[in-house]
Amino acid sequence: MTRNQPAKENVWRGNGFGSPAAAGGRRRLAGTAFGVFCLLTAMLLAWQPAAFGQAREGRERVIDLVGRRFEWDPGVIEVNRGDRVVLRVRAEDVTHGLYIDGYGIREEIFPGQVKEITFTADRPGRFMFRCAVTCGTFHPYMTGWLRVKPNTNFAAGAAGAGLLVAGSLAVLHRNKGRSTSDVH
Ligand SMILES: [Cu+2]
Repeated sequence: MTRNQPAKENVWRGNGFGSPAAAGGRRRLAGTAFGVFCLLTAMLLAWQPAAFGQAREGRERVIDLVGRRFEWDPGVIEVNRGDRVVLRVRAEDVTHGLYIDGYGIREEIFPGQVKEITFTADRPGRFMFRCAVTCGTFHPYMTGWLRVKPNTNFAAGAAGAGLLVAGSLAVLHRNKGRSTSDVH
C-alpha cells in the first residue's frame, strides 16, 4: 500500500528527457542499426572461411623480371604473404645480379640466360631488390621493390571478430542502459 511503483514510474516519465514517443524512435533507430550490423557481420563470416583456406595455402606466382641498364622491369613486384614466388629473371644487355633485401637472395644473371629463382614470400613488408653486379655508371640506382602484402583474408577475419565483439559490447551497454531506466 505504501509501495506505489506505477505512480513512481509515471513521475519519472514526466521528468524524463524527451517524450516516450521520441525515446521509442531512438530505440527503433538503434534496433535498425544493430540489424544492419548483424547482417554485415554474417556476410563477412560467410565469405571469410573459404577465402582464408585459400590464402593459407598460398598461390604460385610466376613473374618475369627483366634487368637492363639501369632498371628492373617491373620495378615493383607485388605478392601475397605465403605465395610461392617463381622469378624468371633475364638480363637484357650485360651481366646483372639480383639481390633481394630481407630474403637473402643473391643470383648472377648472364645475358641470354633465364634464371629461375624460387622462394616463399613468408615475410610481409616492402623489400628493396637491386643489382648485385656492377654494370655501369648508374648501377647503384638499379633498384626495385618487392611488396609482400599481409594476409588480407586474415585481416578481414580479425576485423570481423572485432566487429562482433564491438557489437556485443554495444548490445550489453544498451541493455544495461534500459534496465537502469526501468529500475528508476
Ligand atoms: Cu645491373
